[in-house]
Amino acid sequence: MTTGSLLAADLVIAVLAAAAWLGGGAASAARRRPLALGLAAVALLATLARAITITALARAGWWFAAEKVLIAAPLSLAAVGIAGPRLLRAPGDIRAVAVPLLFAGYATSSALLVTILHGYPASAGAGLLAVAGVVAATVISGRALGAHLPRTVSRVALVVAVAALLTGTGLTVAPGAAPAVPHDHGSPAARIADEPTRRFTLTAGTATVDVGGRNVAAWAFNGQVPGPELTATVGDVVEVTLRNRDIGRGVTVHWHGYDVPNDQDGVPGVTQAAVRPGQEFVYRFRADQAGTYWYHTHSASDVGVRMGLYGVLVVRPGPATGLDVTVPVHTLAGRPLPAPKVEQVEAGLPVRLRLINTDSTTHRYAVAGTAFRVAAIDGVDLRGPTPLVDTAVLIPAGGRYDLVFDAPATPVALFVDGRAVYSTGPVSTATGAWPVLDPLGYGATAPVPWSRFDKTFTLVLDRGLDLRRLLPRYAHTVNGAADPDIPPQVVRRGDVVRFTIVNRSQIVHPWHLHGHHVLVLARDGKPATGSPLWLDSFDVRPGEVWEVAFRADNPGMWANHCHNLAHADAGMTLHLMYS
Ligand SMILES: [Cu+2]
Repeated sequence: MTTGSLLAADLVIAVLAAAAWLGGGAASAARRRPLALGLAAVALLATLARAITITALARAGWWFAAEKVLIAAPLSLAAVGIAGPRLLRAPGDIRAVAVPLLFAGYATSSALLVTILHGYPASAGAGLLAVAGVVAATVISGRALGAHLPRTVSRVALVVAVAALLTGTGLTVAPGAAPAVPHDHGSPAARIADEPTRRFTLTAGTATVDVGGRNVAAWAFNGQVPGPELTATVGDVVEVTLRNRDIGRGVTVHWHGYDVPNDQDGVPGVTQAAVRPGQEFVYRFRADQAGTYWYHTHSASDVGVRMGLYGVLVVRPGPATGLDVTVPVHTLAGRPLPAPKVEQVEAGLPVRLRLINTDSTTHRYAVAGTAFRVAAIDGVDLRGPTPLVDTAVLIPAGGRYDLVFDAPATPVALFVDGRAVYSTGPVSTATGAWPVLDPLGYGATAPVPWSRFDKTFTLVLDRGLDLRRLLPRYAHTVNGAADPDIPPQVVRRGDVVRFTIVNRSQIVHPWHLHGHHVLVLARDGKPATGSPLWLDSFDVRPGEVWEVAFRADNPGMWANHCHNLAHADAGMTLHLMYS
């Protein structure tokens, strides 16, 4: 079992235990003896089963097994210890065990709530808050059922509750340990003096676009979704004039995966001010990285990209050969946009499919009818890619895979999430059961270029109540904090930097560092064995631990965030800062 599935099993069992204890308590309060005893038996078994899942998680290297042992285990033990013996005594009046059963229900529910609501790191305050909640709920239930509870119980509950409120909610912690991020970098002067060799204009505006025969409200560059495909040849100086016609939330252009100088990176409030309606901004950079990239607004990025403010950026080393097509996959108003049309291809012609995931969630791609190789990931060529047959690839949000093959004389088809987006004739459509490529073991290996790391940072990705703001919110957090309270990671130019990224939550987080590609060192403690993987977007699945590294060679202030853009907007954004 993977850590992710163990986590899911543990969660299901915990929910079952809590529900069965509470249900047993309610049934005994209603004097429904057989139901109460049945539910209590289920609850006992489920609570004890968590000892197995928690042990398995600890053995699988789950970073946070300790906190389950510290908070969930004592509460579960208390539940079993108090409710169990009373049940075994089989009281004549089943109502006599209602309060102990409810207590067990509150104890297991509160351990569950700590896991779900209170992000990393678990604190004494969170534990106290959980205990206070359990005691208070038990006292209230006891009163309601007319049970006799000693007066000291109420007094203890009050003391614990006050202590918990002070420590657990962080009211005693001074907010805003994070240094401020600089704002408004001023004039849009061209950053490099060379005369541009490729000039483009992108005008952002509201538009109506046709999606599968339905008119949909969109935000578009030059009236189209995706925006125009920008192409260049290595060595070109690219100049892009961005104009905002009527997007009230503002617009910028971020060159996703293209490691441009910091002031061209297009992050509002960090590298430039958002471009307001009627304003413009000129981007200029040298196209010295070949490969498949894309561009998108970074202003109100979740809604902006979803509504259509994105396009493809392809930089080729020379003239295109064979059939070289980009396939940006995007969901607009809940429907997949159609892929660009491809003419019939003659057999033997080299084909390059540049697959780009512009959505906020992972997509599954499968090429049927031919062997293929993964030539590049995130714009960087792989070393020694071998032919693959009947194998699917998973592309994270923001990620790109270049698949290459020679067109066969027989039909081929490309499937995205089981749906054929291209097909030159009838092929097997049963791609759903194909194995998925693990890029960490694909291609020819090469030694890691560094033997030591100057800086090491740990990022624990999680979900939790963010109580630092006036209005509490359920945020996506990094190291227990949400944007803008996450301290930036400070490096010096030339440092070799290592990130350990741990996903403590129950959902996938596609991680994206601006301005740098990172080299994957290991996942879940196992070193990468395939081609060096230089990524700018990678899925950190629930329970996974990724080790990645890079050389700090592009000074500035860089966004470092989840590319599920709703998560980024809900707190999961921090910054890499050069000192
Ligand atoms: Cu995320």
